[in-house]
Amino acid sequence: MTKPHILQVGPYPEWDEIPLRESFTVHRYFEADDKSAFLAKAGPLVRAIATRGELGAGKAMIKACPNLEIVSVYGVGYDAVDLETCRARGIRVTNTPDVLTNDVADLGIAMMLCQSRGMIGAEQWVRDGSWRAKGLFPLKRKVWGRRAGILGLGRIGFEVAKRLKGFDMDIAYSDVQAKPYADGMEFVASALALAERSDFLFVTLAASAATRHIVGRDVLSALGPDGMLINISRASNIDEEALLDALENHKLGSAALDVFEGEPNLNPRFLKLGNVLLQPHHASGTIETRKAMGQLVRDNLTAHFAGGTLPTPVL
Ligand code: 8YV
Repeated sequence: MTKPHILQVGPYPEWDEIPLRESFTVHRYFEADDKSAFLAKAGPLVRAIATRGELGAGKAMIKACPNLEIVSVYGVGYDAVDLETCRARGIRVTNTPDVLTNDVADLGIAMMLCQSRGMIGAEQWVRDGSWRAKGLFPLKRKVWGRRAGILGLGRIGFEVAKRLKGFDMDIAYSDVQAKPYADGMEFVASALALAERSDFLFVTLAASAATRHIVGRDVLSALGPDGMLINISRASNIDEEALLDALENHKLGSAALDVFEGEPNLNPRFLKLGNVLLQPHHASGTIETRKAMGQLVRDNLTAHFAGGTLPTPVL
């Protein structure tokens, strides 16, 4: 039996690459020097695209694959997939929800703690001899008992809230509507009102055109010079220029970010700032979770080509 041809947009760990090659004829887009020439040649053969959350599959890529049947995303976010074109052409889209929820929530909490307690600077204080030479590390801010806001109480936001309860925090959330499962949390109607009553603002929204820059200048000012923004969703949910201005001018206290516009080529202004914790988009990056994500990518592709029910369809 001939193997279906798939276009692989970005690399996966070896434990995913091997089974993928066993079941499919894989065209490795990310290795091509001339991407257009590569697509022109491989595109007509391709029946599936295997991609990653942040890489997606844009209009031009999908257009170059006239026989495309399915896009399987390694990630919960599918904002980088051109859904409109997929819908119009009857192309199925799948993602990897649930398996990564807890890891993403864990990293969000770790980022809050790390930044609030100044752990990166504190580590440096020990390593560079400052502890011995200068004495006590400068005092930082407490986390427990303070006010947390969660923007987007979906699966990940809910797990963040669960963890924050362990820190006895006063928790509020905002979403398109109040959620029936939001026990012990106040519903706030807008991102602005949420920022006004928060010390820590977690952004856990699925990104879409409707949520673009939902955290803008006004929200950042409301969070204020004592507030912290934690983003474990997508960069597009935040007006990055406004964020950089607010951090540079100390209108916002600090930020902890796992995602950036144009990543991995982030705006160099971030690198000059002392009040931001920078993470390389790795909230789902544990061996256990990435194995489960890779399996789900393959399970969706296998089910599709066997004519079965897709485990985790988006479209
Ligand atoms: C990435 C993500 O897919 O789940 C998402 O939406 O962005 C991530 O899990 C991951 O970094 C692999 O590229």
